Amino acid sequence: MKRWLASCIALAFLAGAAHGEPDAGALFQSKCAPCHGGDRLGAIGPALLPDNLGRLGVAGAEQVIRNGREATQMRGFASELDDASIKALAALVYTKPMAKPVWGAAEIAASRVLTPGPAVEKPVYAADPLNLFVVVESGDHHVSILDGDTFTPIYRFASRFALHGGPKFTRDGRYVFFGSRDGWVTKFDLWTLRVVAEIRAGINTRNIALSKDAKHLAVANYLPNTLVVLNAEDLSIEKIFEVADRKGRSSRVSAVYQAPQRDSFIAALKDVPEIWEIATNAGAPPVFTGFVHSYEKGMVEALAASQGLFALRRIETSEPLDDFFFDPDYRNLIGASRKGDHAVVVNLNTGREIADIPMPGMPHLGSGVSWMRDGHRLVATPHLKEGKISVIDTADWKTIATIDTAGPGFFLRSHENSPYIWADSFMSRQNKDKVQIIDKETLKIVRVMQPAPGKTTGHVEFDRSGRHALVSVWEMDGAIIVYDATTFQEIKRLPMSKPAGKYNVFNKITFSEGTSH
Ligand code: DHE
Repeated sequence: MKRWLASCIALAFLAGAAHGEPDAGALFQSKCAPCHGGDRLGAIGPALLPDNLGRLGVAGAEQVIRNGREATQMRGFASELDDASIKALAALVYTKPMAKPVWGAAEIAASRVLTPGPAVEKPVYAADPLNLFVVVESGDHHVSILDGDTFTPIYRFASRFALHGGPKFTRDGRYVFFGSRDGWVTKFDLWTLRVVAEIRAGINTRNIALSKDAKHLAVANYLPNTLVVLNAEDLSIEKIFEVADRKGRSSRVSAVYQAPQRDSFIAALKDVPEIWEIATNAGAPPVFTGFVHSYEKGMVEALAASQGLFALRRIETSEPLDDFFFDPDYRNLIGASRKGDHAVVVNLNTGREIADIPMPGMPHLGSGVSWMRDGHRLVATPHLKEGKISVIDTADWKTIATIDTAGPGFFLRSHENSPYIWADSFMSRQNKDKVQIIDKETLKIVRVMQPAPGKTTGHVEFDRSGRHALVSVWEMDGAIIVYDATTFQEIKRLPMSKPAGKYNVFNKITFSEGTSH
């Protein structure tokens, strides 16, 4: 760690301190380190490394240093720092370290905090614990818990900075786990309404997944290139995979998913053409003794059956794939090519690629929904760069319809009891406030809604019955709007701070086909 800190300071020095320009290293230590850590790896504020900040950009970083970030504890420094100093700091946080920062077993273990609450027999509130909504408010980094029958908030607490991906629930619906972009994993007790454990499992994290028996929690990291498996009871470390392909090429982990029917985790690797399957059962399932197609050798080879808990199976693919959609029995996955123009179907039992689906406009498969129509299981996925939704028949993996929408969208949602899919146009410039309702039979848009004109609107979640749909107005002064899912009448509007995702406990623990897992 000392080497890393020294490299930051040395870089700042080389960048200009020697020539009478602002000393970014010293400025960082006095202005930024108290919140972001002297090593830039984060403290109460997030880590400040290019890989974490990629989407902000240098100009965005200057703007945040100058004016602060609304609804966070990040204040502006315009009155204390001149322009040159602000630019020097932004350049420093976008400077790659000479040595990669270390976040191994020792650092992870040292970050763990346990805060167990009192033993209780039942929830401390009267609401149906299986019909709660967990709402991630990304504006001011809070989580709200809503009663899913009355749509009344029953609790709100400060979360870690920048939660991302869906929270994961234990099968009884009692505990929920959150992952933040800067590596923190939080375990929250929905009965006592308390955080009971936290640990920082990475520096730049993608998402988390919970095993079928809720005993193991996997954390997918970009930085370092690790997949960390935690004991879901107390968040202690069970195993750390240093992620690399058979040739030893290291890779970021794009995401990790739970595959309950297979009793395994499935991981998407960003930089190498492999999909990983990790057994979450001590008696590894038969699939781990199956066959896998090796592109490198151009042959089907018997898997050297790695057996037992956390046994690793590598499925080689023709190119790196990420952002997976799974069919309901987890036999096949669809993975997006990084080229953004097609998706590949991989049969997880045989480890073979069985179809290629042309999909221009960058499909966002993680938001896909599936349903039965005329005896066929269909899958719909939005596209991040085009106002289109692809509908695929899983019988032959052919695209049977392309639905034109008001603009590129991010999320789709439906429910077993609803004849409709709700689709946003979140990524559109002009139509970011539109939500289209699609008939699952005709595949036609039957209604276009505009819940808050001019405001970014996206991400829908149904209640457990499917009678109500909750829509996010994704703004700092945003809201959750509750709709009757049949008449489309507004029932209630709850002010929220950029309500990113909302998750119904029942729909999550029953793996509803209309929601993400
Ligand atoms: Fe997400 C889920 C990846 C940008 C909000 N996002 C996911 C998942 C993946 C993913 C793999 C599924 C994980 C899970 O639920 O366990 N997201 C990516 C990206 O690669 C992408 C495009 C770029 C990136 O920077 O990571 C990306 N995502 C965003 C955003 O910009 C969003 C809109 C705002 C934010 O918080 O960063 C965003 N992503 C979400 C949300 C979910 C999500 C709300 C959970 C959806 C759900 O209903 O389950």
